[in-house]
Amino acid sequence: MIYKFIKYETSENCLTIKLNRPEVLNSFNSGMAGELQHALDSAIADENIRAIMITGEGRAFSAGQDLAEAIPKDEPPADLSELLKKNYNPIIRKIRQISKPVIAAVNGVAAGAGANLALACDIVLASEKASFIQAFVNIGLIPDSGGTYFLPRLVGFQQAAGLMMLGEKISAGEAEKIGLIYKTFDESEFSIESEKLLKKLSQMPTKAIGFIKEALNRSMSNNLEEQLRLEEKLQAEAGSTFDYKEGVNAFSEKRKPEFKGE
Ligand code: T3D
Repeated sequence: MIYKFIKYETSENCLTIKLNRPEVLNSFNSGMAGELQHALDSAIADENIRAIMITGEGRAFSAGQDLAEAIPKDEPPADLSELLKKNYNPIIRKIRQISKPVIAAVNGVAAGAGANLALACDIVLASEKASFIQAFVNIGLIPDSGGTYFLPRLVGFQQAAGLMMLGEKISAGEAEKIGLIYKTFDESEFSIESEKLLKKLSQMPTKAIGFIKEALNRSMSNNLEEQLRLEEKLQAEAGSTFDYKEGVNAFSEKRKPEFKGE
C-alpha cells in the first residue's frame, strides 16, 4: 500500500510509523486512521519486525480528531460511536494485541485521541517540548480511544478525573512525574534516545516481551490467583524459546546474548 498520511520506515528489525499531516498537527482524518490500522496489520504479519515506534512529523505528535472533518453539519448530529468503531478502536486494540513492543515517541503536543493513542502504547517517551491534553471536554466530549480505561490505571482516580474533566495541558515533565509516561528527554537527545530504545527492544527476546505484554494486559482485570496461573502458563512458554536457552548459555559463557526473537 502507498501511504499518503503516514510514513512507514523499516530498518533491520525496527519499524517507525510517522503520523504525517504536519499542517494540521497530525490530526486524524479517516484516511490516516485507516492507514495506521493497515500499517499495524503489516507489522503484526511481518516476522522481521520486532519493535515498533509511533511518532509525529513536524511540531506535534497528534492533535486528535481532525475537527474540520468532524464539524457537525447533520441534523440530527452524526453518531460518533460509528467514528470510534471505524477509526480509533481498531487502532487501540491492535496496539494492545500485537505481541511486539510498541513505543510512542511523543515529539510535541498530543491532544484528544492523539494523547490516548500514545497512552495505549507499551512505553511512552516524550521530548521536553511535548505536552498532553485530554482536550475532549473542551469541545463537549468524553475521552475516548481507551482514555477512560488507561488514565485511572496509569495515574490513579484523582489525577485522571482532573485531567479528563478539566482538559488542561500538562507538560511532558509533569506527565512523567505523575506516572502518565515513562521518560522525558531534552529536545537535543530525544530522537537519538528514542531510536536507541527502539533498536534495543528489537534485539531483545521478542517472545518474552510479547508474554510480558499479555501479562500486563490481563493484570488490568485479573485477581492475584488468576495472574499467578497466567504467569505459570506464560513462563512455561517463555522457557521453551530459543532465546531462553541463548540467555542462559550466554550467561554461563560470560558473553553477550544474541537473541533471535524465537
Ligand atoms: O468526531 C469527533 O469529534 C469525535 C472524536 C473525538 C476524538 C478527539 O480526538 S476529540 C479532540 C480533538 N482535538 C482537539 O480538540 C484539539 C484541538 N487543537 C488544539 O486544541 C490546539 O490546536 C493544540 C493545543 C493541539 C495546539 O495548539 P497550538 O497553539 O500549538 O496550535 P494551533 O495554532 O491551535 O494549531 C495549528 C494548526 O493546526 C491550526 O491550523 P491553521 O490555523 O494554522 O490553519 C489548527 O487549526 C490546526 N489544528 C490543530 N488541531 C486540529 C487542527 N485542525 C484540525 N483538527 C484538529 N484537531
